[in-house]
Amino acid sequence: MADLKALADAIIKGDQNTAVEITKTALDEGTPAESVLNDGLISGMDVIGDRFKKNEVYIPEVLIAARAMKMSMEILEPELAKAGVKPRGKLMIGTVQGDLHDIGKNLVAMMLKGAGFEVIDVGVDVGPEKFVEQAKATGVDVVGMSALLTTTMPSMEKTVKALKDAGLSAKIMIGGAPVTQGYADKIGADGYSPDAASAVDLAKTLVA
Ligand code: B1M
Repeated sequence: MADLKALADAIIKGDQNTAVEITKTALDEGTPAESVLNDGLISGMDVIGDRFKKNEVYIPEVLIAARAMKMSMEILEPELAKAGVKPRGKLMIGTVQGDLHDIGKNLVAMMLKGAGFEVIDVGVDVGPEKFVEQAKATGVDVVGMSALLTTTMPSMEKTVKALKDAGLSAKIMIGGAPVTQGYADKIGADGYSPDAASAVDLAKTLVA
């Protein structure tokens, strides 16, 4: 019987070979894909997120864990689809217009995937029109924006306005080093988070 606790431990350690092996064994043995996801992968990523928030692990450890999770997800995804398992929510994320920084955005996207969200990554240098067009086309529950430059923060405000003017009901969350809760309040975003682990908590609240 595949040990899902060992799968969670493999994710925490970033041991992708073991993670993939246990994922395959669990599915071969008939363990429901949803249990493999919740009790193995998400459970491991939850621990990493919590340790990251407490500064007990740093970005490299999170990236390694996320890579192991990604490898296991590639095996699990078709089974989840077959079983009709719905993601926790659908979220779009991009770095705003004029801004090419994507390391933090990618980390947030990986943590969200690890928490069971379907994530549509629209890349960097994304203008308000593209955010609106993509949000309409994909019907996401949440639109996430990242900015690392003080000079590109105003693009967040323009995007919030464009999304609201387009009548979209998706919640909006923002983040990035120069961004604050005060700024989120000022531009009418629904939430701000300072790091990738808190972004997961926020996204869960926004789709609840
Ligand atoms: Co640039 N850069 N950079 N840079 N860069 C900074 C941001 C800067 C602070 C450096 C400095 O001067 N000390 C400064 C900005 C100053 C300011 O405006 N306040 C700066 C500058 C000025 C520039 C250029 C203008 C430099 C130039 O060309 N003259 C230029 C701009 C290019 C452009 O975007 N148009 C530029 C270019 C670059 C590189 C291309 C060389 C490279 C980016 C590579 C890449 O991303 N692919 C780069 C880098 C690497 C940095 C630093 C060194 C590191 C940024 C980073 O990746 N941090 C940075 C200085 C620094 O921070 N020490 C700097 C790690 C990352 C994990 O953290 O992105 O904050 P962060 O993400 C965190 C949180 O913020 C949060 O969660 C993440 C994980 O915990 N978060 C969210 C992020 N997005 C979120 C979204 C959410 C929720 C949370 O919800 C949706």
